[in-house]
Amino acid sequence: MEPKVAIVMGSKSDFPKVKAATDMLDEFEIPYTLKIFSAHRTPNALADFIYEVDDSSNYKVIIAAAGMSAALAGAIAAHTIKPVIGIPISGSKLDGIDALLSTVQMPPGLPVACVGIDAAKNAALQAISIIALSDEDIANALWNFRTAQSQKVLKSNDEPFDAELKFRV
Ligand code: RP5
Repeated sequence: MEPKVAIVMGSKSDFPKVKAATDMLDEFEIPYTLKIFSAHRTPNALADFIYEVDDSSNYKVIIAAAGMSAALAGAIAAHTIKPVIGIPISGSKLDGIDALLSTVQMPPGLPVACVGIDAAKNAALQAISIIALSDEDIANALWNFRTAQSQKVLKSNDEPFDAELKFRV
């Protein structure tokens, strides 16, 4: 049985910021289902999808990406005991601070694991680390990823310093 990730976005407009998560899952060859449902605008369809995810033992973890008054991750967590990782999406007048606070400030008893604003890559890596708990191949792949990442950082000591260098989140 192949472990799977469910990704829900509050709007199609969120996809450019969510793509880093799908890229990372593709890199680890982990299958995912990508859906658009809004906690506020399509509450019933969202709940129906999450019941399906909750019933399927293939799905190990859910990623929820939403901007503005982002209730999505919390609304999903209300319908499942599977782990939910929230990605607060920027783009509003408050530039994602609204979505960050909405996603991270869950009431006691109903947790959501919240990554940084637009931090889709980290959301995927967190999902992968959850899957790695019960999948040795994925665990090995994640250690290889970490090793390659460390080597890349260390190698930058040997490269000429570029004052214009831009760091990616
Ligand atoms: C949120 O409102 C969505 O997740 C999106 O970030 C934001 C704007 O949605 P659209 O107006 O682009 O559909 O619910």
